[in-house]
Amino acid sequence: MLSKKLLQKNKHNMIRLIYFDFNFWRVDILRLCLGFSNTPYEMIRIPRKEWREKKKDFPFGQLPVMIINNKKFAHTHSLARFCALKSNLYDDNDLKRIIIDQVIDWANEITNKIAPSIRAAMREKNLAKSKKLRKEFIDNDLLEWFTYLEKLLGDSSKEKLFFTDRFSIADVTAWRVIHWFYSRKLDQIEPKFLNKFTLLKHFYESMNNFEKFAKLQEYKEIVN
Ligand SMILES: N[C@@H](CCC(=O)N[C@@H](CS)C(=O)NCC(=O)O)C(=O)O
Repeated sequence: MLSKKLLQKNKHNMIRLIYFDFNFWRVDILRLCLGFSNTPYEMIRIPRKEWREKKKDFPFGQLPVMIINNKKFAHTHSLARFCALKSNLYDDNDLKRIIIDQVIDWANEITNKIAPSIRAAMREKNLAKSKKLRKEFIDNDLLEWFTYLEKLLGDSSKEKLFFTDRFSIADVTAWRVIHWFYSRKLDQIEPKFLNKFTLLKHFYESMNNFEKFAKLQEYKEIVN
């Protein structure tokens, strides 16, 4: 059962984010948003080894989950929209919102594409299979899906610094996922692949130099 501590009312009905005991974009985009707007939240980490027993306590048997007013909510895109709205990192304009939503959906899609190679290594402990699947991802999907994102940035933004020309959760998400692929954390993926994407490389570097963002504790934890 989900520990009583998680369901106890906390003093301020503060937002609680629940994820595993490692950094990943699905939860990082939520905490980066909340951190950016100084919205208080509590981060709860579930050790991977306890997951089998705890999975059933969560609405869709997956993480991240957010608890607010003692209710549990799930699915990255839904939580991202909630945290972005709280943090003024969404948009009032419908056509800007749909750009932001597409970036979050892009992050989900590219994650689904690479997931089999991660699963083969982590869950099945089958490194040969993981290597083969990773190569397939690199050959078939990596450049294609980064091309889609580059085109979205090119088409959506005048200045090419932020997807909607105003800092939003789209930028937080694109930065976090590019960082994942660029930071040598994924076997067989060399950071030089980003050189093919002039706009995205420039976007990624300017995000790293965007002081209001790069000074966040959450940012520092992710890049270190
Ligand atoms: N549809 C979910 C997918 C979340 C997801 O795939 N979470 C993974 C970790 S990144 C998970 O909980 N895996 C454990 C499991 O499915 O048992 C979302 O949008 O957040």
